[in-house]
Amino acid sequence: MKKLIISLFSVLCISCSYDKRTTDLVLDSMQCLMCAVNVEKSLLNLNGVKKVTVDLKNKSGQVIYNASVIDLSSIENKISSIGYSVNDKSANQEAYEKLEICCKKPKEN
Ligand SMILES: [Cu+2]
Repeated sequence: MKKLIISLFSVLCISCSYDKRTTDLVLDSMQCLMCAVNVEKSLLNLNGVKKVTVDLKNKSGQVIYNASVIDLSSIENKISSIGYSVNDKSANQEAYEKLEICCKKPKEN
C-alpha cells in the first residue's frame, strides 16, 4: 500500500512538470500516404513528442508535445530536415530532392 502511495505521488509530480502543448501543423507539401507516415514517424522519434496525427487529405497535422523538453521550432526543423514544408518553414532542399518521386510536388507548368 505504501508503495502505491509513493508511486501515485511520483505520477503527480511528473504531471506538474509536464508542460503539455497541442499545436496544429500546416503540412501542405505532403503528397501521399508515405509522406504522412514519414512525418509521423520522424516526429515520434523526437524526445518530448507524445502524439502525432497527420491528416493527408487536409494537409495538416497535430502534435502533442512536452514543451519543457522540446519546442515547436525543433519540431518544425525535424519536418523540414526530412524534406517537407511545415507552417511557414520550407523543406530542406537537399532532403526534398531525396524523396521518392511520388512524394514530390507535381511540377508546375
Ligand atoms: Cu509521399
